Amino acid sequence: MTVTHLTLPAGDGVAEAKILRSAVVGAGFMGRVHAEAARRAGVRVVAALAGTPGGAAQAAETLGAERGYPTLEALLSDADVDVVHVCTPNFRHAEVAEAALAAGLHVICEKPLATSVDDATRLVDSAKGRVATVPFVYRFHPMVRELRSRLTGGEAGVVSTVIGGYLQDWLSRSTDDDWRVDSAIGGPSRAFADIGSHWCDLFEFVTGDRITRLCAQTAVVQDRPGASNASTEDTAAVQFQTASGVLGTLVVSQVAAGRKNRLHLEISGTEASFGFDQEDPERLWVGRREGSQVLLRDPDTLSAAAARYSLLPAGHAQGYQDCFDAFVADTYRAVRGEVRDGLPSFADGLRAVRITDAVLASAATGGAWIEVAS
Ligand code: SOE
Repeated sequence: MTVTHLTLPAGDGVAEAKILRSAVVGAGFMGRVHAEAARRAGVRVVAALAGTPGGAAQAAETLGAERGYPTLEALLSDADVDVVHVCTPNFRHAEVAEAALAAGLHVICEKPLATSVDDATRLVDSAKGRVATVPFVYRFHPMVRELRSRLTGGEAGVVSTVIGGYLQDWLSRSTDDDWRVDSAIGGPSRAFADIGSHWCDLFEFVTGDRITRLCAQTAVVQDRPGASNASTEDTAAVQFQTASGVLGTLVVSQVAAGRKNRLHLEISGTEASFGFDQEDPERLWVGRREGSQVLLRDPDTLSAAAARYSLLPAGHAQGYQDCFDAFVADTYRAVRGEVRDGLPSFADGLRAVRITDAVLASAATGGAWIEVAS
């Protein structure tokens, strides 16, 4: 049995590595996931900053951080930190990440990296020489690494099509509200920037291919009387082509009753096809003319790339927090100077913002084909 430990080495004759320190900005759901992942990577969560002024102590308590700070300036000038995790509402991502980079720190910034292509492009430039990552965490499911190994090994034959979707239901009712719904806070795209971006990143990551053209339609399904600004799209349907000629369709929805976090893709090739579902992440469907099979996550039988992210023995299910932990652990390994394959960078964050921009541009015309800037 092969079990990979992601905690940093300590004691037992091993030279003790310096304990790295993090600051988490934003104390909502994602802030808590980031703080927990940092702790599990052996990192001290020394500083917290709440989204609202005056919430310093509360933010520290919520995140389990050593200290809370009232402002970003105070945090960046006082706190002894190596990495800043940006988990604020979307409209602040660029400003907070830029300030942390200017203070000489490494940054993990939630997606969307920025709410405009210009801001995201500037951040990629500012991040040169730093470790700067974006949590496209589904790359860190072991069965996603298995899928990538098999595709890059040519097992699919000629890949011809991909179908998929990312469906959630947490905003399915008109009374459901969240800052993401408000365009002034969440940005010009909601469902696509929030979850469609994950799907596109995952597809390009496993295939190594690029979406080059697309046409899209979006819809606002629910009137949300509570929203103070224009509500952004609940759904998107996208048709696309890739550099290597693959044809694809993608449906994104945050109003799909019964689906909680169903990121699903099925990639079809002339020799083999593959299906992955984020809500069932321990399995990979492998389809063949002669007979199909479902591969189970088992570190003893998977490729080395997949076994690397298998933290638990077969049958002991790994899930969302595990893939998030693996992403954060790899980011901190990169801070220590190790090269990590498949670590999503600010360049990948910019890529997602460009695809989102193309989706909105196409939808604004009613669905014209648009080239995606590379
Ligand atoms: C909410 O839609 C959300 O938490 C996203 O913001 C995350 O990126 C996704 O991983 C899960 O769903």
